[in-house]
Amino acid sequence: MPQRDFNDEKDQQLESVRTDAEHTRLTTQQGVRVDHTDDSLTAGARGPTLLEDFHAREKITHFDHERIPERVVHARGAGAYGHFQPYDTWLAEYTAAEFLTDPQIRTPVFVRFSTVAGSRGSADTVRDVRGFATKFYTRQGNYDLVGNNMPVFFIQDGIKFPDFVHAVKPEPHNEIPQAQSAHDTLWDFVAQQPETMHMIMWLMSDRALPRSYRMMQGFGVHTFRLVSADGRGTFVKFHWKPLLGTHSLVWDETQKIAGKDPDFNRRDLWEAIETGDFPEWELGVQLVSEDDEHSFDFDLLDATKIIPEEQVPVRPVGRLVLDRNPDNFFAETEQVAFHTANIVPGIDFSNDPLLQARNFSYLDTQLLRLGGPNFAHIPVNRPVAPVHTNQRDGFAQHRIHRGRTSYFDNSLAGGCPAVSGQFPEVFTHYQEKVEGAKIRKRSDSFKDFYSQATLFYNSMTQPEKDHIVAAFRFELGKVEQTEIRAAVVDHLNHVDHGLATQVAQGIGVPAPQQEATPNHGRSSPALSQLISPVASAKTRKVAVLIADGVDGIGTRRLVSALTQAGAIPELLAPADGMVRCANDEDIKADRAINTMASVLYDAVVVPCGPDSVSTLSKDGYAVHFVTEAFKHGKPVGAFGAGIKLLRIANLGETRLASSEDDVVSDVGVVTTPKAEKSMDDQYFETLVAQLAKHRIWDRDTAAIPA
Ligand code: HDE
Repeated sequence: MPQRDFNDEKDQQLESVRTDAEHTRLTTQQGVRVDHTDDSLTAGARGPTLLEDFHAREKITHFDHERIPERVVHARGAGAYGHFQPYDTWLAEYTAAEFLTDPQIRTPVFVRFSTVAGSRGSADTVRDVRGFATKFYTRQGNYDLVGNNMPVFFIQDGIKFPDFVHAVKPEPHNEIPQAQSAHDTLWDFVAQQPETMHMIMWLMSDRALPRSYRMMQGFGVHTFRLVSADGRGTFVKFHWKPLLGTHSLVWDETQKIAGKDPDFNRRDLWEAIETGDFPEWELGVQLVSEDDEHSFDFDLLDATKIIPEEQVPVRPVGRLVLDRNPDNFFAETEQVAFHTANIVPGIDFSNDPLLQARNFSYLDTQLLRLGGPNFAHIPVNRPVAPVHTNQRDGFAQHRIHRGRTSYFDNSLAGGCPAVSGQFPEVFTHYQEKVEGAKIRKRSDSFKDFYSQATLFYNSMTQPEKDHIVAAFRFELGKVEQTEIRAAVVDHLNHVDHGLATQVAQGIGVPAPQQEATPNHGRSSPALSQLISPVASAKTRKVAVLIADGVDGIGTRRLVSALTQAGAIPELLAPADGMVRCANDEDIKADRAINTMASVLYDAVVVPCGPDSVSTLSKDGYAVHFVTEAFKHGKPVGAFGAGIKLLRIANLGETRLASSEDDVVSDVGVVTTPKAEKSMDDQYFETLVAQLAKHRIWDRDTAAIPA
């Protein structure tokens, strides 16, 4: 094995269990070398297979046992390793957790992103919440921040989780639909449980359709508690902000991607890491002192509420970078076991009833999924902090504990492992004073179900609102029972009368006559993805459509300008192989157009070359490619004769450059009549600026077919 540098302690720890097939010989599990693995041992060439064929039996038996239960929720996921490092020491005033407060410490992490409702083989781009779970291998033990890409949740108390999940999962009689919320049982549940309304607004928004896991926010959701070295508690909400900004796909596009590339988000994460475009997030915290616990018009323990950032700012803590793909999906991404109760000194729980239930559920679920109590021995789950317990035996015990003692307190082993030390060296539960009668009752402070749903809706820009209305119409339009549709509209009428009316009009139920609750008019601009977007062309994929006769010089200049801006251009031609340019040079096509689709790119550009454009104009894939990209709000470019393809593709009233123009940029369509060397750099700059915007929403695409 060549010597290599390890990224960190976790990487080094994993090295001891990595194995490679190179230069090895096939053996049984017992290490016995075999000479033949294609034919069973039989009595005569055409006779029955013999029981003594231990190799065949072992091979088939192992195969029979290769599946473990998939996660009951979040079954579909993708993971990566990386590290977290705080910027500063400022948080030390509030927490004793050194991985959050010592800028010298770079903590290894494993992050798993996931969808929630679909099974392991379902498509990535469905309308759903995304999981964002981070395991920090800290020197004080593993800390798991098991969050989502939306800051609130559907229900307030964990006892309702089985009901909610049964409602959103495929219906039990026919197991339809897969990974979809657009069906009767989910919306029946929503109609019965108005506490879902805030989260439902998020689910119907663009947040449920992330462009990439790399362009998604993350939230701890619950209010947790930080505990300082001198034992003071402070409430905290955790936020992850992606450095590339938060961006989404559009609904029609996501549905098509689910067929064209069901692994779209997983592939995107994998490829970005392989090519060195390491995704990054900033960890931020909202802090609330214990004295201020009751100073909000909602309950901090209610996971259906956010603390608006305008009220309590998000303060930056440190940076997360994902820079290494796992070696083996099953061993690492499938077997990673997160648990909300994996906390370290300096972090503690709040009494959020959803969190309290999670603290039970995650350990319980791992026992079934990973086959017993020793799942922490699985390499991806092992802490880098030393582990010494009196726990012994159990299925798949991996440690060889020496000595006679496995109990506490003992004298035979000198009382070891010993309990000693003081907080924060050891974990000590935060001494919160609680009292009350045993009671099964939702707190009255949890009973406002609508005002933050309204806050969310008010905070959206017009295109974001339009997408929400369209999403409700789609989802409820799939619901068979009209009563359920009408009941949801009734709830929406408490959120916003205009919203309820527009939705009702699309789904054939009567629009409410008057508003049920007046809209309070408050908003929180931080909730919108479009109000202050991060503009960046980095890692954006651009399809460049070419055929024989293409302007080679112009195409090379385009590729170089896009690459310099950090974008990823790909040359798509009618067939794989070399393309002969107008200047007789050859240029290699990256892919054949018919193996790809516009929905797999962020933008499309058609270079000059009369012959090239003439070929592309007769290729329905190429024409559709351009129309569809335009329909989905993506930047479109063309230069020289390339503009002809845009005309054929029908981009509505969009103004395209004519021979008198220099550079024309209209609703994100950037054209110039020039080609080859005569093109100004301004053309490329304008194109890159549009690409950095992600999508152009002020286009009228209603009549564009795609
Ligand atoms: Fe989970 N959740 N959850 N959840 N959850 C699981 O744990 C559960 C909740 C979240 O990539 C399960 O190992 C209950 C909120 C993520 O491996 C299970 C309740 C949030 C992941 C479970 C919740 C989450 C899970 C399934 C209500 C956002 C994937 C398999 C009380 C803050 C982690 C497993 C990964 C996974 C239970 C609610 C996020 C069954 C009972 C709220 C990201 O234990």
